[in-house]
Amino acid sequence: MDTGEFRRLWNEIEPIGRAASAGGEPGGYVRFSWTEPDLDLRTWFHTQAKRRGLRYEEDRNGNLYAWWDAEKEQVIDPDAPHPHGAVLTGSHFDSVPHGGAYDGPLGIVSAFLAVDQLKADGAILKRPIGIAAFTEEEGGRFGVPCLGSRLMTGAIDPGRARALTDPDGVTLAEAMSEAGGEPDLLGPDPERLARLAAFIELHIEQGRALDGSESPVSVATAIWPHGRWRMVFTGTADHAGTTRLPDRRDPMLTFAFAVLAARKEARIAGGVATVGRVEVEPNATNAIASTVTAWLDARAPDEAVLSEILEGFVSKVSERAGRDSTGFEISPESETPIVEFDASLRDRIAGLLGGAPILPTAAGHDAGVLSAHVPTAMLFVRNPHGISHAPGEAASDEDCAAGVAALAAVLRDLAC
Ligand code: HGY
Ligand code: MN
Ligand code: MN
Ligand code: MN
Repeated sequence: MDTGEFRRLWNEIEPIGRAASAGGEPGGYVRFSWTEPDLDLRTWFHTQAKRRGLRYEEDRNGNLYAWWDAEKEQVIDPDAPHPHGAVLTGSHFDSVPHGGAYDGPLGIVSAFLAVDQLKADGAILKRPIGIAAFTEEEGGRFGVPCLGSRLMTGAIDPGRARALTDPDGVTLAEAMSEAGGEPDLLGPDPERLARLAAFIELHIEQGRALDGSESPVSVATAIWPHGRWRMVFTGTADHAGTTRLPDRRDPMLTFAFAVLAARKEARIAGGVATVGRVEVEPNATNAIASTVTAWLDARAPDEAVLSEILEGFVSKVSERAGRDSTGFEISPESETPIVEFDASLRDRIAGLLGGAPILPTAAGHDAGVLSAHVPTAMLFVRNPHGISHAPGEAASDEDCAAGVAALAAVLRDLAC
């Protein structure tokens, strides 16, 4: 795979959803599910499928597929976990607000180019190969990550999903209907899952473990357990000037304590915790807040450390809320247990790639959701600065082309 082929296809998709820069800050990408950029990306996906003669499908949850059917399906390894079935590869289109260009789309572009490579090599398939684009992986609009793959695998109640709202109060059901979808059909897709023999997700590395390494591609061992929790701090709105300090019930105070406590509990326990999103009512310069709503994202190498962070955090903030005479509620929005990828598939791929590094990740992925149902593996493409979920996310064309070649080798090994 030469970098020119990568760059040509990348240039087609890269401008879609690019946000204007503001105040000198590069704008990054705003690609929320069921908004115009997403619909443009879906059209792009459909065009790629047609261009290659692949069978295009949209499932009941809004996930997209492009299928390269095998002329004559054969059982390759009878003792494989799923001796029949397709090899699916792909990722997601959606981004966090002002996120990077590569997180998600790189896996989809690389999948189409890997299929091009196999077709150019005259590959004869013994298993179908599918390319997938899962919807709402970031949860950037409706708040629950990996929503498309969770719906497909039955990991979230369709009724709950339909009612999820975006910051403007638009429900997923309304957004899907507006885009021509049928939200009443949302739900598990066991027949589709049963037709899969493996799922391989290529993704830009989030972090810089590969920086300085010989290999531009690594293979994932695990995804850290992680979750996101909604926190509501309540107090009494009042005048910023005339309310004496002892008379205040200021939720912003408890919120500020919580942000520092999250960092402290994570550092002590050996994980990470972030508060990156906050909403304040009435959000006025000259009024003490009545309510602060914020979200905690916490992650750790194992479940015990994650529980330690959460327990320490909740008890410290609850105690502080008492002292501030403010209210504090915390509720889980999504919790993802540790994912340990299929070791035999992982080692087979690492061997195929000449001993590629095998590394864990603290980032969640659709592969983490699929892995509970199908042998699943992840390939990471080197990210020299390690930046992700921000406009500075980058990868070299050479490394991306190497990622395509690696994915093509994996698909050839599993499906031909
Ligand atoms: O949040 C994550 O870990 C992933 O990038 N969606
Ligand atoms: Mn992401
Ligand atoms: Mn991603
Ligand atoms: Mn006034």
